Amino acid sequence: MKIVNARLRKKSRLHTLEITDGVFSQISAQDGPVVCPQGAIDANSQLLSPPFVEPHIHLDAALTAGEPSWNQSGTLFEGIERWSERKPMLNETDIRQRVLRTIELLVQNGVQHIRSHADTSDPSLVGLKTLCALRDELKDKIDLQIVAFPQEGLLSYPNGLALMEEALTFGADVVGGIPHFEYTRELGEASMKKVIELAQKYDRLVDVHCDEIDDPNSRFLEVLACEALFNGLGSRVTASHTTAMHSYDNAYCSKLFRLLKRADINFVSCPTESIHLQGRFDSYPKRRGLTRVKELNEAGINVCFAEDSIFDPWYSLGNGKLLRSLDFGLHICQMMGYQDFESALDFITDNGARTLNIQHRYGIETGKPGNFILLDGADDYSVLRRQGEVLLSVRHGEIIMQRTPARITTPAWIQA
Ligand code: 17E
Ligand code: FE2
Repeated sequence: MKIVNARLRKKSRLHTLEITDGVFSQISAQDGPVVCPQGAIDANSQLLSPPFVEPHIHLDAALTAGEPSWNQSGTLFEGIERWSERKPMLNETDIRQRVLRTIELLVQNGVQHIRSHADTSDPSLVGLKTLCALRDELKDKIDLQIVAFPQEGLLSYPNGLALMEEALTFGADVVGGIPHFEYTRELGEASMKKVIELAQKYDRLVDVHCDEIDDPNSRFLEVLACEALFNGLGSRVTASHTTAMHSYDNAYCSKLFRLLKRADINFVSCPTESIHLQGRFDSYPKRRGLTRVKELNEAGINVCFAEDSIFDPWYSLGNGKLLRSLDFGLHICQMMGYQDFESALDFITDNGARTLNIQHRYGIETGKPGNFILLDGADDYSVLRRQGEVLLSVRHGEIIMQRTPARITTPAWIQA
């Protein structure tokens, strides 16, 4: 496959790219636009980017909003309760259909790498087992990492620990946790130590739903980061949500950041989810409830954005468009300067890839897998501002999604 007239992120010149045997074999700068040779793809000076990364989504729960009842309060805890009513109705066919429909939405919007949580607070583990099976079946088509996620507590849910070990033995890629949901602070802390211990025992990554609450006293992140540091796991560990950090005292945060920088763990923020679920116990003023994305990023700590939910008991909107999450995130975190816009796509591309620990096979570089998307826009700023559609998605040199942009007709008087 040959692509000409492609704009690359953070580069001014147009480029020609070649993919041979599924791998980028040549990438060269052009002196100016060229005529597209027969059989090649003309990028028409549009932005060619590595695929989007969805680093945090719950595929097992996707497309179940309102079944059997709706989350009325809009709180995380009611979401967990509504989901516990849906869980007994799960079966393999139901899960497969919803997961595939959700993956289709993601693929239509440029995603090729996904990390999904799968609830292990279920004696049958049907969600986790079905997701692991789908991961293996689809491995040549899409990257799927499965987190064994103890939704109702690793140590508080009956047999939670045994179910986690069963999930890891079955083949889950990542160990999850939910310390703020454990019955006590002691159990929350113990669960963080256990998660790190399991990651070492089974040689897996870690991704914890950590401090997803407005409680400024929810401080499990420091335990997770410290355990990651002391055990040398660093970049293999991710803290998702960390919304309590929004409410931490600034002096405490300053101390915490010293540890976070040394620990080198990753962060995932889910802007649409957190602006919706957090602040629910506030009157006015209402907290935004997003972690300190701007400050983490400025401190050189890896942060990425994710959707978390698509039409599930926690969040009844969502459509697979990470550009939408990015738009929300930049607004809510007040990252609205020119420099923020210039590199905005980092939050849904490179930073997500780092979180998934796939950097070695991610990016537009010779020798790496020939995966890319073509976006309607010339650079990060214009794609973000226009919410540019994904025009093309190529994986290992093969087109997996192609979009023909809508044709809009306007009257002559409006045309400049
Ligand atoms: N479960 C959870 O604990 N938190 C979330 N944000 C979702 C599921 C979507
Ligand atoms: Fe989540």
